[in-house]
Amino acid sequence: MSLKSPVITVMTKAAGKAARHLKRDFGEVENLQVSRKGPADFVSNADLKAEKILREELSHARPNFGFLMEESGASEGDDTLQRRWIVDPLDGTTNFLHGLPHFAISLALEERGEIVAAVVYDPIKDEMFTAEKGNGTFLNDRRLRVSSRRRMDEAIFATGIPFKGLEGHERFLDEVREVMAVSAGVRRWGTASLDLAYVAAGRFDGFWEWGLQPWDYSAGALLVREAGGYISEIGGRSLSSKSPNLVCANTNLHRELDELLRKSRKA
Ligand code: 2AM
Ligand code: CA
Ligand code: CA
Ligand code: CA
Repeated sequence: MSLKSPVITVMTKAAGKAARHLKRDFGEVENLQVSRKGPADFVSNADLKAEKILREELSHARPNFGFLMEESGASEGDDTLQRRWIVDPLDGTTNFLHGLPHFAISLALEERGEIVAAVVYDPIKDEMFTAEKGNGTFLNDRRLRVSSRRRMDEAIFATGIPFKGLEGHERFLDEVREVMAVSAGVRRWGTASLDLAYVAAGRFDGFWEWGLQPWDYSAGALLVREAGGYISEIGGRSLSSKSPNLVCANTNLHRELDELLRKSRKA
């Protein structure tokens, strides 16, 4: 059983409230207004409404904290510990708009540049993933551990298809080919926060994706770490850039997966 801290309670409550609206909109996707931010980048009024609710709830509970939100950008708070919320109100918009029941709300709390609390909520499956630095990862009230598989040929890996151009796709297909050849399979579900949550839960043995944004991975990265997993840039360096090429896995398989990805890029 987990004893929820005040900050996790704030986060799960905000996620729950935004999720009720998302679920309602999910039942009526044909009535949503959708616009395009980029070539394959969509936003709907469901994203915007969920973001507004999250901003209201979180700033009501913690008036001094700043924000980094996918749809409305960054705003500074006046908190002495430089705390800010990193928010993706709807991760998996494309799934959502196609009636595919696999999307999430992703909330992270950053303190002096470090992620200290995380919530990823899948409203359709009613799965609330939470983590706090030093206190482990939970799914609803159950403690999570990454998988303990040691053999690549028994492991399943998730990935995401890059959005940026043909060159990226070619290199990505090489990577998939390499990983497929030695593993038990590759999955692509289109919701990075849940891919990371599933690594934390031991459902996937690892995950990699190029060019994610802070709101896609900040919460999920803490879920993975606090569940005993290892996460880095492809090439082994610690996650440092704003938009990393990210690879994570249980500690048995991380190096092998990372080396495979590196090798396929050099080839
Ligand atoms: P989103 O649904 O919040 O945009 C899947 O590979 C991940 O990439 C998802 O977390 C998704 O988040 C994000 N994503 C999807 N389409 C994108 C695009 N065109 N540009 C950048 N990120 C995208
Ligand atoms: Ca988006
Ligand atoms: Ca996202
Ligand atoms: Ca989003």
